[in-house]
Amino acid sequence: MIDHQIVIRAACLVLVASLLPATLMAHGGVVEEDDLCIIKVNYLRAHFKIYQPRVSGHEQFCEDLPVASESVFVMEYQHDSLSFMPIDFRIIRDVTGKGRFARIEDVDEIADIDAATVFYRPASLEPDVYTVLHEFAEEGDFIGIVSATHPDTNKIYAAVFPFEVGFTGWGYWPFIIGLLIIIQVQYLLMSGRLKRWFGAASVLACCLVLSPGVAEAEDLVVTYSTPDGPVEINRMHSWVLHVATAEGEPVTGAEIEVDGGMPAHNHGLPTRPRITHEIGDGDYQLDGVRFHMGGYWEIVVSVTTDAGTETIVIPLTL
Ligand SMILES: [Cu+2]
Repeated sequence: MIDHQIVIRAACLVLVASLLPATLMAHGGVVEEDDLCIIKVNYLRAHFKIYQPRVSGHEQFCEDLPVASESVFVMEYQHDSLSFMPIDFRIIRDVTGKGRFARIEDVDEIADIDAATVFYRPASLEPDVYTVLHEFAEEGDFIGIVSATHPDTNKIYAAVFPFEVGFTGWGYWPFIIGLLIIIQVQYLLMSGRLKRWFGAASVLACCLVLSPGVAEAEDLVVTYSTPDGPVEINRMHSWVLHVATAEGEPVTGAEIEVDGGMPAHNHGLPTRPRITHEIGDGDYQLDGVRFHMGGYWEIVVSVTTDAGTETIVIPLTL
C-alpha cells in the first residue's frame, strides 16, 4: 500500500505542477493572490472559484468559463463577518459596453437591471461558504454582482466581476494538459498497479489530487484527497471525497454532511464545510475546509443513500 502511494504521489506532483500555470490568469474584479482568486467586497475578502462539473470536473476557474454549461460559483469567506451578512448574487448580461473594465458605477447606471439579469438569488445568510448554481443558456459577456448588507448599519458592500462564457484564451493549455493526462494514465495502466488498487474509475481523480487518505465504515469506503496541496493550518481549502461501496463501486447521488472537531479539546470545526457539487463517479467536492490548530482531528462524514445513512470518521493528525 505504502509503496504504490509513493509512486502515484510522485507522478501526481509532476502533473499538478504542470497544471498550475493554467490557473494563474485573472483580471477584473476578482484578483489573484498566492494562487487563489480573491473577491473583495469592500474590505471583506472571500476566496472565489467557479466549477463546471459536467464539462471539467474539479477544475476551478477564477472568472472566465470555457463553455455555456451548469456552473457552480463558490465563495469561501476569509472574513468571519460575511457569515453574519445577508448576501445576494446577481448575474447580468454585460450591457454596460465596458467589458473587462465594468465597475460598480457602470452597473448602477443601468436603467433596467432586471431586464439584463439572467440569474438572481435574493439575500440570504450562508455561514462560511456561499454557493450558487446557474446553468448558462448561451455564451457571451456577463457581469457578476455580489452584494453584502451590514447587519447593523444596513450599508451595502458590493463587488463586481466581469467575465466571459465561452472563453477561448487558453491557447495551447488544453492540448498540453490533455497530453499530460494521457501520458499519466498510460503510465499507470502499464505499471499495472492502477487496476489492482484503484479500479479504472478513479484514474483521473488520482491524477488531479495529492495525499489520498482512507476511512472505512461497514459498507462504504470514503477516500479523501486535497487537490489544493497538503493541508496547512488556517488555510481555507477544498477536499474531494470519493464514496464507494466495500466492493469498490462508486456511490453516486448521495446526500453528504460533514462535521468534525478535536475530541481532546472538545471543540468542533472552525468552519462549516459543505458539499458544493457532485463531480461524478462517486466524487464529491467539499469546500470551506479549514483547521485552526495542529493536533488530532476527526472528520465525521454522514453519507445518506437509499439504503440509509452511514457515518464514517476520518482521523487526521495535523
Ligand atoms: Cu483544538
